[in-house]
Amino acid sequence: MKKVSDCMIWNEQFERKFQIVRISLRKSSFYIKISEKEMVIMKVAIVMGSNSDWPILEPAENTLKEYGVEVEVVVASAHRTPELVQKFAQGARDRGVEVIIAAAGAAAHLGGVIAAYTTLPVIGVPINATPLGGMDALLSFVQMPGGVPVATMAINGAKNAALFAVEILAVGHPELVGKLAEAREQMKREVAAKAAKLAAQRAAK
Ligand code: C2R
Repeated sequence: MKKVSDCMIWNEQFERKFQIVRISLRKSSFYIKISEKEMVIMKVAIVMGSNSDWPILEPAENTLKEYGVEVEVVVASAHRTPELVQKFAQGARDRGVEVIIAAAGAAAHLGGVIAAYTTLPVIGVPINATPLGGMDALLSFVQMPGGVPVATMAINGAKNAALFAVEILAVGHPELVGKLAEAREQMKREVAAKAAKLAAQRAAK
C-alpha cells in the first residue's frame, strides 16, 4: 500500500465545493469524499447588533467571499440578547471561526462583550446609526480597557474590516497572500487610470 507521502493531494476550488479531494498516485488518480471537518475552511463571523446594520455590512460579506472565505452572519445584541452573544462568542472557535467582525451603532458594547468571551481576534465596525453620526459607536468600540482588545475600523468601515480579516487569515492560510498582493496591484492600476483621466481633463481646458 502506498504511503501518504507518495501521494499528491490537492483541493481545487470546485472540488472543495463538493467536498472531494483528488489523490494522484504517480500515473493514476482517484477521488475521495472527505467530511467538512477535515477540509481547510477559512471562516469569519460577521455579528451585528441589529438587522438595521446589514446594509453597511453586506459589502464585507461580499469582499470575504471574493477571497473564498466562508461567512457566518449573526444578529445578536449585548444589550438585548446577552445570552445569545455569550453563546455565539464562546462557541465561535469550535465552529471553525478564526476572526470575528462585530458591528454596532449607538452605545456599541457588542464588540467588547464578544472580545470578553473569546480570544479570537475581534474587529469592530462602528455604525452610524444615531444623531451623533457614529461617534458614539466609534468611542464605545475604540476605548476598550487594557487586556481585551477590539481592532476598531473607521465608522461604517466594513470593507476594511473584511480586508483586515483576510490579512489575519493569511498568516495561517498562505494561499491568500497572493490574492491580497494582486488586489494591491489592481488598486495601483486604478489610481494610475484616475491620474490619467484627470491629466486628460486638465489638458483639454
Ligand atoms: P435598532 O435598529 O434595532 O433599533 O438598533 C445596533 O447595532 C443598531 O445600530 C439600533 C442600533 O443599536 C445597535 N445595538 C448595539 C447593541 N445592540 C444593538 N449597539 C450592542 O449590544 O452593543
